[in-house]
Amino acid sequence: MTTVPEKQRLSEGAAAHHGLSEAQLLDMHYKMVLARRLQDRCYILQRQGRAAFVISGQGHEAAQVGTAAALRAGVDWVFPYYRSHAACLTLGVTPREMFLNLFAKRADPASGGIQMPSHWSYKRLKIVSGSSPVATQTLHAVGVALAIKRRGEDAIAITYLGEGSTSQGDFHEALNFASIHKLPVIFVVENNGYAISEPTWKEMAIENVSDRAAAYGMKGATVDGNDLLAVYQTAHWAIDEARRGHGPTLLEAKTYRIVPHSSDDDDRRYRTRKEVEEWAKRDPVDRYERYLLEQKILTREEAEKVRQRIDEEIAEAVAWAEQQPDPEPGDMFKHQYAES
Ligand SMILES: Cc1ncc(C[n+]2csc(CCOP(=O)(O)OP(=O)(O)O)c2C)c(N)n1
Ligand SMILES: [Mg+2]
Repeated sequence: MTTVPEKQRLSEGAAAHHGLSEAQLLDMHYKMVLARRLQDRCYILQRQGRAAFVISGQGHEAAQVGTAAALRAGVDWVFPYYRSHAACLTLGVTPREMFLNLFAKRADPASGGIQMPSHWSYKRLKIVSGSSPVATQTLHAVGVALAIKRRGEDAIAITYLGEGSTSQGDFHEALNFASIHKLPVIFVVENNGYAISEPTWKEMAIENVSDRAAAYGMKGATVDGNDLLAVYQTAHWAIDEARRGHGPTLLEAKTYRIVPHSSDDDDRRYRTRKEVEEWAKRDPVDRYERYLLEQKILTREEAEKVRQRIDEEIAEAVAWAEQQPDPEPGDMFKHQYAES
């Protein structure tokens, strides 16, 4: 397994900011807290009967904010998956857009309210809609990375998926092709230990997903997916490699989802409460906030103000989005057939 070279490695601590200014560090905090509170609100809305279905990534925020913050929004191509709320918000998707998506409203840029929620698509941010079969987005990312390379464009492609999805053939084809052609693409695997109810040990016979990179002759790295700055550093390195024509990287972020698979899932059937509580202690949002407090980059009062501001922003976005028109019945035929 290739890991981040020693000289590029950093840990939480003194000079750990990897060239990030205080303003950038605080912006990442804002995005972490926004993502968590927005996703929690989605669950509340679903439980109140105001949203049909939620699938979200509470617990995955560091894995997503850390990778997305290392991208150039609107320049690099992004192929997310259904838990990618935090990555999308980091790239510039607004809370209003997120709730248009959740409520399946006609103005939802992702699909006009026709797709299921969490199928993100935002043209201005080069965030490309995925299909529901898991891992298909890895091939889409590789196709775009090939186009980037052939056209000589200054961009990279990044795709996100879960570790269970790495059992799909698509994933292996994507890695193989990307490595043969040294394509500028990053595969981010958010390894949360489960594919719905299946624990990792039933999904694969190896310890780390990134170990598979060697079989394709490409770089692989495993990082603590709950450590925002470690994720950022590793992503920064991998993206830099891709930009310089050094080919793809398989980046595994080990993390945990602290919510059920979706609002239709009862996770008590397959994991203990003790396990969930243990992981909740390693919560990436709390952990990063604690770090900023220790480093005196943030005060408790400021953190509280951030939460208040975010809650107001979310409340406004929910109220606004809920009032927007639903799709018309005929909209379901849009984008299915050529229109004359
Ligand atoms: C090809 C395919 N098989 C099965 C499913 C049903 N399914 C949706 S999500 C999921 C679990 C995927 O787990 P993982 O890749 O680890 O991602 P996580 O949900 O844990 O983030 C499955 C089996 C699907 N959408 N597509
Ligand atoms: Mg998983």
